[in-house]
Amino acid sequence: MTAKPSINADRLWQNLMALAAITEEHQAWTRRSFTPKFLEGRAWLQGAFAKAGLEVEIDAGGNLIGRREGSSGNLAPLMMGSHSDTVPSGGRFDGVLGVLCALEVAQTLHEASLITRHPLEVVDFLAEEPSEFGLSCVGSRALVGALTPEMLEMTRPDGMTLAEGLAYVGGDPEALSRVARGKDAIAAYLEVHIEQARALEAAKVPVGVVTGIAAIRRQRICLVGQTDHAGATPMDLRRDALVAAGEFIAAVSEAANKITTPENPLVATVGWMDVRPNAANAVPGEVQMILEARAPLADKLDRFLDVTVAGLLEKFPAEGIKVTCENLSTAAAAPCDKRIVDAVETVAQDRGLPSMRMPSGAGHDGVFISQIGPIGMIFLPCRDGRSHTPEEWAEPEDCAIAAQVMLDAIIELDKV
Ligand code: HGY
Ligand code: MN
Ligand code: MN
Repeated sequence: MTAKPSINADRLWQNLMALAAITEEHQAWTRRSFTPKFLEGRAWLQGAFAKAGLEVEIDAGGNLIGRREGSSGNLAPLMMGSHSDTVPSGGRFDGVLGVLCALEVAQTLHEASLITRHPLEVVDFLAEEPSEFGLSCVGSRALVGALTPEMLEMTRPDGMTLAEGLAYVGGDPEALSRVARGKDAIAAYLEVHIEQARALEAAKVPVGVVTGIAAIRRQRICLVGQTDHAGATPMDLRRDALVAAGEFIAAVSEAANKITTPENPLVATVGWMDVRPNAANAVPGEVQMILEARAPLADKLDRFLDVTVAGLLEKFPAEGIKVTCENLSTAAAAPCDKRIVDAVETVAQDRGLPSMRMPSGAGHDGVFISQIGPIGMIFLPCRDGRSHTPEEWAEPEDCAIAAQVMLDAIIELDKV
């Protein structure tokens, strides 16, 4: 292949702003999966994929896939992508930028009439963010055959099942076995994503070379005391579930702070809680919470949850607080492939771009795609490391650099 073509930075930025504008009227930068607004974004993407010379389809798992044939017969595809759904009041870059960088790479090659040896696939994975069904990474699970019948029966508050949700976005819950891909089904997977942390911005480095994606485990913990009148019940007779929950959350945070290290981080969060009866003049009798913990090292994560956190819960029954704890979900850690890591680092170097290797604390579709082939990720800085918030921002120049590094890396990976 001749000299490496240059991506169109203006087109990338215009696409990013055009897709961002497709958002819920009364909620900043929100395009939740399985909603009419999500389908509007999908329709826009389908048009853009076609304009880039891609064969476009929605697979049974609800993934939008644009494909471009390669020059050498039956090689496995080089896959690039991310997700176009957002968290509520999310941002304009998380996921979306990755889909549009992948599209920009394919469009640049198409316009330069450069045919890669491998087929190319540009993918918008369905519902990477935790959906209203309670499941994340729906499309990437489907692509690797990890969407189970139990998951398809999960319902969202309005009663729709995930199977019905798949059909709503153009997928086919009856045909999932047809789209599930096996081991080595792809030659490589590459995703561009904002860092969603502060390391790159602090180091003033434009390119993050991701070494692995952290494991994530989520547990639903329920504490049951006794609801009582807040005015008439003396302090020593109370079994206040919210006081217990507060003590527990503070102790979990302290324990995580004690064992996390820069090279082997561990984070723990209670970001969702349901207090009953949730009345100002009633002693809370019941608290449900979701504890999420993440670490690149799975055994460190398991020890933290199954020993440390379990130990923190042991004291509550003696205080009259009943405890239940159930595992909600587990996403194993996924290492990035050495050849892809080296290729990203090399092409950045060739362009005189500083880069740094780093783990990803955030979860991504690559965790599942790593089951069907080698994965890699390219991070770019985002302002103050903020994400999952309307203030999420990345500089146009950093977005363009990430797309160009992706294009150069794809050309590199296409050689083998
Ligand atoms: O939660 C995550 O890490 C990702 O943003 N879904
Ligand atoms: Mn996200
Ligand atoms: Mn994301």
